[in-house]
Amino acid sequence: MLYPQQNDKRNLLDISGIWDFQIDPQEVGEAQGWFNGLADARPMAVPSSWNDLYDDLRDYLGMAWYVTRSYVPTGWQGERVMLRIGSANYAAKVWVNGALAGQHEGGHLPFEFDVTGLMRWEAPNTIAVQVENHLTPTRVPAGNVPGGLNAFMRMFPAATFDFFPYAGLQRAVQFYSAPQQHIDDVTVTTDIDGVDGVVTVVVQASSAEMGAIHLDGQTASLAFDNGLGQAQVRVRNARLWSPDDPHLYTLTVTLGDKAAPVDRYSLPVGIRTVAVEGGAILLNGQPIFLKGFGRHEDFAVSGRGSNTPVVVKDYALLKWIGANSYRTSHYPYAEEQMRMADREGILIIDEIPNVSLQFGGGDKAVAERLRMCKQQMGELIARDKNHPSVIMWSIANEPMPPDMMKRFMAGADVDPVAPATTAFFQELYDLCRAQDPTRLVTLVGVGGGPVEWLESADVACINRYYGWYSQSGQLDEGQAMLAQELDALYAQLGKPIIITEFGADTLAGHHSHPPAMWSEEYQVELLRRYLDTAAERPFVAGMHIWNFADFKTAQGTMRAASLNHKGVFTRARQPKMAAHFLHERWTRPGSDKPGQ
Ligand code: BDP
Repeated sequence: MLYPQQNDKRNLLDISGIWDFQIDPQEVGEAQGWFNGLADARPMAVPSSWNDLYDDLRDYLGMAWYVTRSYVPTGWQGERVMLRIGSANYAAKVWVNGALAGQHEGGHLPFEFDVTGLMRWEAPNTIAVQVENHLTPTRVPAGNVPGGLNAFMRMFPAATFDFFPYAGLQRAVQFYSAPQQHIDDVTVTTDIDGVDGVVTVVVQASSAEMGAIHLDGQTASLAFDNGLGQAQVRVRNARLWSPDDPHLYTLTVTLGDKAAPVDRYSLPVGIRTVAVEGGAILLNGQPIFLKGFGRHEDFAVSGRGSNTPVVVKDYALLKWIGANSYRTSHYPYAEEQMRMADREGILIIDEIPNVSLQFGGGDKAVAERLRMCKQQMGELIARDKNHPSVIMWSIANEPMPPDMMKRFMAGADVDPVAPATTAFFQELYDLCRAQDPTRLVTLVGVGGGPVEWLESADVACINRYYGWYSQSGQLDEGQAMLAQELDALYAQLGKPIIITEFGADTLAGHHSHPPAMWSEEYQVELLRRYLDTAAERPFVAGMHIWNFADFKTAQGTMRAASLNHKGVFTRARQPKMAAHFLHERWTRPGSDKPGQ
């Protein structure tokens, strides 16, 4: 799925802005033809989550309608016209001029429809999108899951995950045009041969016999067979992409005759390799230590809606603090974030919204969850496969085995996990490797979770809260437990380990000496001990603090002021003491090498 672009062959029309909006709690809109216009509309920002814009919408997750009207330039006539929606959380149906254009499920990935035949040329087009975000046990992520942790946490709304279930059209809505004979898809893979870079490009085209790729002053011809063409360019003395030098070459693909191409598409290419060896992650053959965070797309008022100033600010803060990586916890982030990562040299663990997966509800329910996981994984790889920043796919965050409560109580002394659950994840590991053999694959395991699920991973990612949810207030005990578990895990798995979450809820401005929970001092002390414990173990290939910034959650007794306060920045992006501590530690020379 190509990111839309404007060039001499393609056009782009962003129809984001202020749309008409109406909720449809009775779900009568479709039968009543709301796709032609809304009788009782109020203004709504696109992109944005709807929840924080009107009082009555904060907890509303039911059906709602968005309608706008837009001309499309007559100059596009004869071209192929696509309507592309960056994100509609969770399920959407789209109409153009009263005709159904298509539908999509899954809240954080783009989808597009060929609407050429639906266009009006000399009058405005009516675009209507129906969106709903019902929390149900078989969706990914799920909500309203009976029993287990949910009974204990009692969040409202009943999300089965620790972030607010923001709803709506959360990313841009765009029309774009492409020539009838056009480039459908481009897949770039890179390799290193001595001091040279080797860039291989596979192009899928609607119908074409020839084309070419252009990179670094070189041109290679594409010969198509059944719509697929492949070409390769060798870049002498290549400038490799890395966090230290995120150099991007520009690749341009042209279709048709070189002198007079019919279509053109350009994208940035970073030449780099990723691999694991023993306990190390290798970037361009060299061990690299991942310093960074789990994050959220979350900000006051706009909710999970794309907010470009916040994206730029967050990257500036990541660079300032000395981070070189983050995980897109717990869903795919906006494409603008991925492009920033390429440009700024930030390594990404790219995650689908498979968060807190549970196996209850019977075989049919589990099969439905697997179907949605596979769909979202496939769409994510299709969207992000060309980003040099993306080094690893994450197939799940903290999935819960059926006997999770028992495991929490029993510690290490537990029965082997049900093979059917391991097979569930194996399907996702296999899917990633089949669609993208060039990147690593991981699963992020919960404390007390089955090690069996990590066996197929290239890197073992674990979230640990010793000193917070367990050994609360007791950092010596927590640190000892962590050290012991890391050594045992590496002895068992023999692969790199990343602690993808560790942290402490911290109220900015609350201080205590000696350090006590919720104080800024306690957060610094906990982070320091985790980082020190990791530094003594070269097989720990990365440390991602939970979280980059405080973020909104559902309401519940576990979350003061409906926020998770584990940020090292506040929700308004102001530093807590921990941010200064990390800045000092992570900007030290060599802090991107394991064992530092
Ligand atoms: C982990 C989850 C994360 C939560 C975090 C926490 O992966 O989404 O926000 O714990 O409790 O279990 O702060």
